[in-house]
Amino acid sequence: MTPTLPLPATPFPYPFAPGRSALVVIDMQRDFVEPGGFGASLGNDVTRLHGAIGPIAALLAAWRARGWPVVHTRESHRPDLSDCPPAKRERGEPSLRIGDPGPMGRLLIRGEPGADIIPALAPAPGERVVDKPGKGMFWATGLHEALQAEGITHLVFTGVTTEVCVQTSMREANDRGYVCLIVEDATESYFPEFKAAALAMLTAQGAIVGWSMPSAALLAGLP
Ligand code: TIU
Repeated sequence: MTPTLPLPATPFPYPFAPGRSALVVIDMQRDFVEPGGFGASLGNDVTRLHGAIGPIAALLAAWRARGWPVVHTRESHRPDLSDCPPAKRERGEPSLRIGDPGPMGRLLIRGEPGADIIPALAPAPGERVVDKPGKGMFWATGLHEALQAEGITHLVFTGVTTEVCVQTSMREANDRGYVCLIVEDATESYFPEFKAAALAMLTAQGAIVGWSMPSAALLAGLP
């Protein structure tokens, strides 16, 4: 097993594992980032997420240059909604619900334009794209078995939103034994105070869920 490389992080150095660390890009879909999608239907200002795009693009370039694994996720459902529990669809008072027609097609439905990843972060050929019906990336996806088969032990988290799908996925990953890092400026929330709280909760108590660091520190430390 290749040795780990300590990189400066919160709350103490992160043991980076070259070649065994997948870059995870959570739900950078038009439905969350662009006007008229699912995120906007919940009443959110989607421009609050745009700051993560540049740092994620830089990390993708670094991973691709080294031939390291990348995982993209999309929160999405089957067209017949058979994988969307009524408890999820009926939640709250949105202007449009999951599966309703909007300007980018039916909200959060696989194959519709809104469920696509934004062009700036489009997956490259051969990169894994995981369609997930839940907030977390392991529920009903088979991803854990696939990562195990590839010898992935460490996961580097980016994407949106910090306290919903990114945090849920990182917690699921931690419970499955992955050594987890979240990149502070490569994740965003519609609520800055929730982003700050999520980063603090994940890294508190001696990295109870994992570590955090800015993308500049990660990029500078990559072998
Ligand atoms: N609403 C919200 O903040 N997030 C989600 O519904 N999904 C993800 O975080 N991807």
